[in-house]
Amino acid sequence: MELSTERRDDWARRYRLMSLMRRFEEACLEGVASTEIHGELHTAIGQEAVAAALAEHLRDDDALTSTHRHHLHAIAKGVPIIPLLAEIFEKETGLCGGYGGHMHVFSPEQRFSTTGIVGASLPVALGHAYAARLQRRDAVAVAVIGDGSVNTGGFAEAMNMAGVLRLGLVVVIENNEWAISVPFSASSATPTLAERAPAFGAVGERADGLDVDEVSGALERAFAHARSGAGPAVVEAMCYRFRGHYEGDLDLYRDSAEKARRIADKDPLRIAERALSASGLLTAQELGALDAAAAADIAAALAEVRAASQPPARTAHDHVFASGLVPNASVREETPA
Ligand SMILES: Cc1ncc(C[n+]2csc(CCOP(=O)(O)OP(=O)(O)O)c2C)c(N)n1
Ligand SMILES: [Mg+2]
Repeated sequence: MELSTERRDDWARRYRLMSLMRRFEEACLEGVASTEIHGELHTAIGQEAVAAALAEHLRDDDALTSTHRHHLHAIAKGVPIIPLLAEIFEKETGLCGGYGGHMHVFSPEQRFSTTGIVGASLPVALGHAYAARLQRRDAVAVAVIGDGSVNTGGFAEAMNMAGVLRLGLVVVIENNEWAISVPFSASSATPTLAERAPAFGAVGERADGLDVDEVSGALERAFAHARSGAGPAVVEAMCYRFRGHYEGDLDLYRDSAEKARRIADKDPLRIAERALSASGLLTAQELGALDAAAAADIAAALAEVRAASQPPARTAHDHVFASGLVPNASVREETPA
């Protein structure tokens, strides 16, 4: 990674954001270990550079749709950290009142949404891109998806319509080499996913998703293309899933020695740290202070979230049916508080 010395403050902000993202995911791991978080939890540890780079190009009026592995994309889109963490911890102070939990996070104010249905976020992003066109806005819609999602029908349908209408759709593929237990090498007929873009009238490029500077450069070109009205753009960011597919996945399908080696060599935070120290742009001490500040922010957020309450059990059916349409009202009345 070649670093320009003029960008010291940008790099400090960038490194702090990557640290904050790592600490955020670690706070979620704590919630799983303590059983405060129920159900599946997917972290993006090891994929921070892609999300931190995205934060540099997203505007408030852009929309972003994400998947089951979405925490860092929410942070990149400007979703406030405390209500985000509170939703993951199923608290009533959460973005969705604690009813959605980790897998169902929405923030209309930041034009951010998720879905646990693989591939389903693409047509939603397409809708945002089409709305921007109809409203004559130059906002773009970003769909961040995994390598596995590219093989769903949603990808082909959304890309084709965006290509035909030249809509401002940016598809960011986090190719972490695995879709649960299926390796990328076993699921793609093309050596890269970026090369599928021209089939839909889109531009596409592959970037090292562990190198925040490289992926930011690729995203800059993709956003400029999509915002100009030239049509969709694809960025395939190569990264690596550090943990099991979800917390609780024994991950027996991956060779543990190979995994340990990849994690040791290719941690995006350590890659940035090494480059920053070697260039003299930020000293080890300054990097430590930035990380400590990020850790303190997350510790404070976690304490606040832990102190909040879960929504009362008697409201479990709220927001499930349109009002007046609860089919079995007696169930609701009998549910203990
Ligand atoms: C339509 C659909 N099929 C299958 C699943 C089960 N599923 C959840 S995540 C996943 C793999 C996704 O892999 P990828 O797109 O590479 O994302 P990653 O988990 O690597 O971030 C699958 C098959 C699902 N949620 N939805
Ligand atoms: Mg994957």
